[in-house]
Amino acid sequence: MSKYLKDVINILYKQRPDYVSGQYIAEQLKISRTAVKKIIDQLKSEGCEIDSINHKGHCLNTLPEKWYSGIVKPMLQANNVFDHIKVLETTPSTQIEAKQKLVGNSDTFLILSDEQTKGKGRFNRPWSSSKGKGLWMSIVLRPQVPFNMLAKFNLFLALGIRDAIQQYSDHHVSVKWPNDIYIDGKKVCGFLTEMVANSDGIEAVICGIGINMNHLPEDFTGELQQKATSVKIHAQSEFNRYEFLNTLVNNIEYRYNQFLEEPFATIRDEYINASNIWGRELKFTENDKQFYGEAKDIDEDGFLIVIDKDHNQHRLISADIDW
Ligand code: BT5
Repeated sequence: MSKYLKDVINILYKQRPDYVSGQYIAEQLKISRTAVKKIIDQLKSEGCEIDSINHKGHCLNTLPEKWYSGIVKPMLQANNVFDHIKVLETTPSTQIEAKQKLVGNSDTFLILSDEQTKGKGRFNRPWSSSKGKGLWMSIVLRPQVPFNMLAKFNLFLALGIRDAIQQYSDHHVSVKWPNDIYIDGKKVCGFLTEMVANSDGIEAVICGIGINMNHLPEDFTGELQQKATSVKIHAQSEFNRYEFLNTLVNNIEYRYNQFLEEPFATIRDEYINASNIWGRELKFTENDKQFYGEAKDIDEDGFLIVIDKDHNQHRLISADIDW
């Protein structure tokens, strides 16, 4: 792949909806017009809709169905949360990439990839991350807070992701405490939050977010056919992956700032209303122990209050829930 590909698409993106001449691009990048033409042809072969007209130039018609750093970076540059953004075509896992990249610096960043070959959920469970279909990303943040604030972070983040997905769906998007987002009883997103901490507090929070974005029902295989859904399946109209990413990052930024400034009590009602676990018989798995019960409340600290079959009360900070 030409190293100028991201620069060419960056120029086309910034000039949209105007046409840009091959000559202009060549001069900007100090490369030949033939090289520009080759890159434009490559972008077209990768599915970018670029209009090319003699004596007028090139125009990026629609945002492509693939992540290009030349578009992602300028689009997200106004954000105040991430120092860097890294865009990959494929990786075993953005979470592993993020953990390697956070060492020896204090940067905040976002990594996203078109595909993950070894995407992981919690407890090393596999996370299906097929090419081009989803938003597979990890974010690294550096909140100056004690490590017991991690669970609270998760609750704020859940609302940020939920709100972003809700903007593209006319079906109710709900939070399945503590780590999933659902539409119509099916999982559209799973996320996990990990951290690096020392005795002074948190060094880094690494949050992996997997959102099924462009899947059609037939794209899910095995158990996921029954369990999973995508934003597209429930979208009111055509939506674009770049606009969706932008919406998501804005919502994460909003909730992250809220997390830093406000107690959980501020969003408690909102969280309770967004949750889909009430009034059901639930199976809880906590550290290999299982019990059945009903979720009653989320307290001021974000703990889930559960009454089990024997009328014992549990106060949970994390667990697997099934129904
Ligand atoms: C999660 O785990 O739901 C957290 C998933 C986090 C994935 C992101 S993608 C970017 C970053 N890089 C990574 O490698 N991971 C993060 P958990 O609660 O353990 O749920 C895992 C279960 O969800 C699996 O056992 C399947 O049953 C189901 N599952 C797997 N892939 C799915 C998908 N694409 N959509 C819906 N459900 C899925």
